[in-house]
Amino acid sequence: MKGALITFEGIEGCGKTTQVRLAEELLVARGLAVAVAREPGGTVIGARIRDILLDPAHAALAPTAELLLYAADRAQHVAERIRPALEQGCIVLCDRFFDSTTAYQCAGRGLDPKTVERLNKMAADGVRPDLTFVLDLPPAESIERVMRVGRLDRIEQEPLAFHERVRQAFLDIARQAPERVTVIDAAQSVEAVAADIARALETWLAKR
Ligand code: Z5A
Repeated sequence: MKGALITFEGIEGCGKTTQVRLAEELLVARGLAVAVAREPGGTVIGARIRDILLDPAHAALAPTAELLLYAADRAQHVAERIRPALEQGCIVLCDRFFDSTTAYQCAGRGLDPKTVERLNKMAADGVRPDLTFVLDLPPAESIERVMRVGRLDRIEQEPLAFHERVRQAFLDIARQAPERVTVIDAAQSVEAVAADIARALETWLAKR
């Protein structure tokens, strides 16, 4: 069976990391080969790019430089980890992929959609998610969750209106690609979110 890429998207603190772990457990229990990945920072080189991107001291980072760094991180990630795992037949569960660039750098930063789309294509190099979960949560709740865990990074420090634009962008992406993207209510309990994702995964697996 060929590999597949499943991405988890949404604003910060919406529960992606938690749900990637639970989805991994479910798929492994079904005997499937699974690889877990994340962006930014899914490779050694990417980890250095991630440090630049999220350091609160880098308030001067220009939006275009930010976009190029996310693209560089993804190009490395696809070449080094995602494509090889797909070629080995793994189901790759990736915490964020190019929908995050569309949401944060287009809707959040206001960069030109055509430029962002071109870079998304270049960085992903033909790799596209087969299935995407958007974990939808009001920004006020997401920031509260993130603050409970630790201090806010450079992007988390953006005002609520920024995060609201990003949230709406994820919902727009889901409306434009309903065959690929499933929106999950992330304000539910961890178990209820996991049950919604498990149902969607079972439906998707049955069609493969
Ligand atoms: N970014 C970008 O701008 N452009 C791009 O192209 C890409 C990314 C790829 C990466 O941050 C930043 O880069 C991100 C977008 C930007 N910026 N922001 N802001 P990151 O990798 O450090 O973190 P994150 O992806 O934004 O999210 P996170 O903080 O790792 O959170 P999460 O993975 O979505 O959630 P979690 O860790 O599973 O849960 C967070 C907390 O909530 C934790 O204490 C959980 O126990 C709790 N939690 C989880 N689920 C629930 C439920 N259902 N109820 C209550 N509490 C819960």
